[in-house]
Amino acid sequence: MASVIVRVTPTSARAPLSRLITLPLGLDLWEVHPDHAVLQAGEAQVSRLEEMGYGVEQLQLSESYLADFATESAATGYHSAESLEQDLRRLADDNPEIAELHEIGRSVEGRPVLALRIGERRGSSRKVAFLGCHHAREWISVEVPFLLAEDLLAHASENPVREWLQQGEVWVAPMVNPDGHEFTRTPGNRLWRKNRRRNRDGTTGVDLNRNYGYMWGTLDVDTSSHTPADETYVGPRAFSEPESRAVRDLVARQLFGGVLTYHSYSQLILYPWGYTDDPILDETDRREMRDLAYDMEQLIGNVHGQAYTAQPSSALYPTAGDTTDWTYGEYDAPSFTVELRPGSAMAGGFILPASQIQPCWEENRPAAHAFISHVLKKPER
Ligand code: 0X9
Ligand code: ZN
Repeated sequence: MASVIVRVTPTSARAPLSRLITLPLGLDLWEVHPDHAVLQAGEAQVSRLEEMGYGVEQLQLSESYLADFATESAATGYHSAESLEQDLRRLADDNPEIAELHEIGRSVEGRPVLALRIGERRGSSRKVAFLGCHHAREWISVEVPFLLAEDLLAHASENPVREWLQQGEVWVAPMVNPDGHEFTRTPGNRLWRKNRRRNRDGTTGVDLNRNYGYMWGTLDVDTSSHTPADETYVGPRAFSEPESRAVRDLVARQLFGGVLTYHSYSQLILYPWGYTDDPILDETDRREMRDLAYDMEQLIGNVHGQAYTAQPSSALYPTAGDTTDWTYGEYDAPSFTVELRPGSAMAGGFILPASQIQPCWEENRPAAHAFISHVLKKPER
């Protein structure tokens, strides 16, 4: 049997959902809900889950899911690494006074990791960063930060954008994982997640969203794994990957007052911690992030009525070494992971129809603006 997309439900106290992710099954978890999970699994994994006492309901064969969603026309409207570079360069060339393209590093395969700086550069230290595409298959996470950059530049002479760009800087790095993204554009590889590192055991890929240096490697579970073949492989050490080092070095230079990283899917707004269920100790920080997350939830919902849920990252599942734990833990910067559209696997999962790029951006625009406004208003660091 080929791989399948399944809905997994606990059927006994012996096999609660929380145990599912602590088992070394090498699962590719797509969604985690209070009472069930959706994941992609092979034959052996399905049998193991059933033996352990889980209810496993097949939603779709991976093959037919791909036939439904990964159509040729589905790629139209999404960027490749190359077309993104061209478009970012165009934005910089067309707006020389307020935009500048930076190569912040090179990927394993030598592709540039790019970031666009937007702002008048009056020596302000108020800065905010938007990142995208740590995970190769999450194509919409490239488009939302790209459209944010394009839109800020289109409205640069109107308030509130004008004021933001006078007061501070917005940095946008829409494709942290260009190698992985390019790989997902080749036949049969649309669901690749990690970067393209050749691991020492012959497998490929490190999960860039497990490779950051705060509490790195402190968990070894299915959602944050030390097994190189796994989808969530943390890498041999913190910042072992050039792509996460590119972000590390950018953050170390610019000292952002806030960082928002786009992923997909599930429609969530996540804030630290990811590595522990304990809430953030500092009450002011905890309130700041929680309140901002709820504000963003409202702002997003108001646009097209889509429900995004604000919650601590660990309430989704535990991870050590994700981006936002590091930017908050190391730099005290309010940090968010926004999981974009869609809400479910059967609405496309990681393969969001291109017709939804625009509405997804539209609903995320006011939340991104609220974040910029919040961060740039804070006292200089
Ligand atoms: O697993 C991830 O890296 C993120 N989800 S995704 O489906 N885009 O892969 C979530 C990271 C947030 N952190 C935790 N959930 N702890
Ligand atoms: Zn992701």
